Amino acid sequence: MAIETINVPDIGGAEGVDVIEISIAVGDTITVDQEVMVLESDKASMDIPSPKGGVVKTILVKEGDKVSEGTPMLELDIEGAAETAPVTASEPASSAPATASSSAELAVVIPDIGGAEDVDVIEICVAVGDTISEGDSIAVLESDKASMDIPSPADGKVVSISLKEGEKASEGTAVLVLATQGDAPEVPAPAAQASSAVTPTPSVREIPVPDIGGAEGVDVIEVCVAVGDTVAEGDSLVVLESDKASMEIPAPASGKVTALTIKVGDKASQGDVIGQMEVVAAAEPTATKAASVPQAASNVPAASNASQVATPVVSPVIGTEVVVSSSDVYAGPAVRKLARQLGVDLTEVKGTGTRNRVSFEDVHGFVHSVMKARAADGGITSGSGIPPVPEVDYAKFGEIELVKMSKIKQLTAEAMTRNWLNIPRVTQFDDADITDVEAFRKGMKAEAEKSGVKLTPMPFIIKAAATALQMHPSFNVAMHNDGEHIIQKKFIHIAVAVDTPRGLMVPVIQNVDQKGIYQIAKELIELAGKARDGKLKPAEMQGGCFTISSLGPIGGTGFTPMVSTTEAGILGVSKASMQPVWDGSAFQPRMMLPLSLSYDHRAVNGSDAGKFLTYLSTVMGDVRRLLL
Ligand code: CAO
Repeated sequence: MAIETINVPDIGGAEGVDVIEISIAVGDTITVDQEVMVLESDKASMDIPSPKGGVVKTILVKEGDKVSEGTPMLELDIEGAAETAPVTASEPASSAPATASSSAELAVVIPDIGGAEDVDVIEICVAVGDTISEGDSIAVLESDKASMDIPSPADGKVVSISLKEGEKASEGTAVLVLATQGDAPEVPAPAAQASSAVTPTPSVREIPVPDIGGAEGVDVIEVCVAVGDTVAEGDSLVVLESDKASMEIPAPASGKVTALTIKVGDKASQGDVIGQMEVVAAAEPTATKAASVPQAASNVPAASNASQVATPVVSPVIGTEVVVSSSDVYAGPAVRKLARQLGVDLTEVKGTGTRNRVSFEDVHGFVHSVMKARAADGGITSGSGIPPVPEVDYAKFGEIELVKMSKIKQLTAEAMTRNWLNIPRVTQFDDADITDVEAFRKGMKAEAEKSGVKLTPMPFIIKAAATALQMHPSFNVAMHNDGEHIIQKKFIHIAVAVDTPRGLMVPVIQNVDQKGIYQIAKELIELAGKARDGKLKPAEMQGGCFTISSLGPIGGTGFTPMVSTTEAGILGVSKASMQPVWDGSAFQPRMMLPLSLSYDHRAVNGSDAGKFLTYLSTVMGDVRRLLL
C-alpha cells in the first residue's frame, strides 16, 4: 500500500479557482483520468482528472474551497502505481498512459442515423476512464421511431465525453474522445489555428471572427464594446454562442474600436468581419498566445494534437464548459442550450451554484415551478389529457344563428371551466325547516319596508352562513396554489350570485358577521341593483369567503353549484315549499327550504362539510341561534 498525495494539475495559470463539485467519495476506487472534481473560474468549468488510479483515502478539499495548481486535493492508496504515469502540466490527460507515445485520440461523432435530426440521447453507456472495444455501445439515442445503440468505432479508453443524457444529437454530433493505441482512424480536422488568421495592418484593421472550431452561423449573444472604446489585446469584443459553447471573441490587438458591423442576434462564422479597429501597436500573429484564442477552443471535440491546435485559455487537461464571463447570467453553454430549448429566459432563473451559477437543476426547477403555478392557475395545456371537443356543423340539422357571448358570459364560462377542472367537488343536501323564520320574517316585513328594506329569506340565509363559517372556520379557507397550504381566512365576506342581463355577477357583502339582518338586506338590494346596472366596482366583487346562489324565487328542488377556486364552498338555495314532516307521532305542515352545499374536497373533508350544513340548517330552523 502506497499513499500518495495528488495535487491540482496545471489549470492554465488560474489562481484561487472555486471547487464547485467533488465527484468522488472516500473509499472509492478510481481509475487514471477519472474526474475527481469540477473547478470553475469566471472563464471556464474544468473537470479535474486524477493522474493516478487507486483507492481514495482522504479528500483534502471541499466544495466552496479555492484552489490553484499544486493545491493538494487527494490522498490515494495507489494501485499498481508503476502502471500509471503522472500527468504533467502541459500534457493532455489522454497522453497519460505509459504508451502515450504510440497513442492517438479519436473524436467520436454520431454516425449516419438514417437522416434523423435532433434525436434524444437517452443513455450514455460509458464513463471517462472506461476502456472499451470497437462495437461497444457508447450511447443510446431514441427518436419517435426507434432506439439506436451508437457503437464505438474503435478500441480505446474514454478521455472525455461531450454528449449528455437529455441532449439532442444528429449525425456528426460529437460524443466522446477516445484514446486509441497506434494509428487512429481518420479524425476531424484539428480545432483551431485561432488568431493566426488575424492579419495585422499598420493602422486600421478589420476584426474577423477567428477559428471557432468549425462552427458556422453562430449566434451573437453579446457585443461587449462600443465604437470609440479603447481595448487591450485579448479584451472580449463579442460573445458568440453555439449549442456547444459560448465563445468570447478577443481583440486581436490593442487599439480603438472604429466600427462594429455586427449586433446581438446576428450570426457569425469564421472570417466574418465584426468591425474595425485602429491599432495602437501592430500585433504579432498570436497562434500560440492564450489570451487571443477564442475560449471555445477548449470545448471543441477534436484530436488534441497540441502542435496543431492553438493553446486554449485553459489547460488541455481541462474539459469542457466555457462560460460567458461578461454576461449578466452566469451559466455554461449546455445550460444555456437547455434554456433555449425549453424557451426559458435565464435572467428569470435563480442560480443556486457558486456565484449564482445557473445549473441544469435550476432550469428544470424553474420550468417545474412555472408549470405547477400554471396548472394551479387553471391553465389547461395540450397534453393535459382532456379530449378536444369536436366541431359540429349544426346548420345541417336546421337553421341556426351564431350569437356572440357577452364578455361577462365568456369570462364566466372560462371561470366555470377552470373551477370544474381544478376542484374535486362534492355536493351534499339538506332541508332546513324555516317555518318559524318565515313566520318571523313575514311578521317583520311591513316594519322592514318602512325602513326601506325588502325582507326576503336571503338576508337570513346570508347571516346564517356567516355564523356557520364563524363556528366552523375549517370551511373559511381556500386552497393555496402550491398545493401544500390552505389559506385560513380571518374575515367573513359572503358573495351572492346575481343574475343580470349581461350574465352572472357575484357581488360580495363584507364583514357579514358584524352586520344585522336589515343592514345585510339593504346591502344585498344595493349590490344586486348595481350588478344589474353594470355599476359594480371590481372591489365589490372580490374577497368572498363563501357564496350563496339562490334559485328560490325561480323554483326547483335542488342543484349542485360550482365552487370557486378562491373559496371552499357554495350554498345552493332552492325554492321553499310546504312539506309534511313527521314529528314522531304525526305529519306536520312545515316550510322546508332545500339547501345544497358544494365544497372543495381538497380543502374540506366530508364530515366537516356535514357538520357545517347541519349547523346552517339548524340556525335557519331557529334564528335565535344567530344571537348566540
Ligand atoms: N324560496 C321561496 N321563495 C323565495 C326564496 C326561496 N328560497 N327566496 C326568495 N323567495 C321569494 C322572496 O321572498 C320574494 O318573494 P316576495 O316578493 O313575495 O317577498 C321573491 O322570491 C323574489 O325575491 P327576490 O329575488 O326579490 O329577492 P331575494 O332576496 O330572494 O334575492 C337576489 C336577491 C339578488 C339573489 C335576486 O335578486 C337574484 O338575483 N336572484 C337570482 C339568483 C340567481 O340568478 N342565481 C343563479 C345562480 S346560478 O349559479
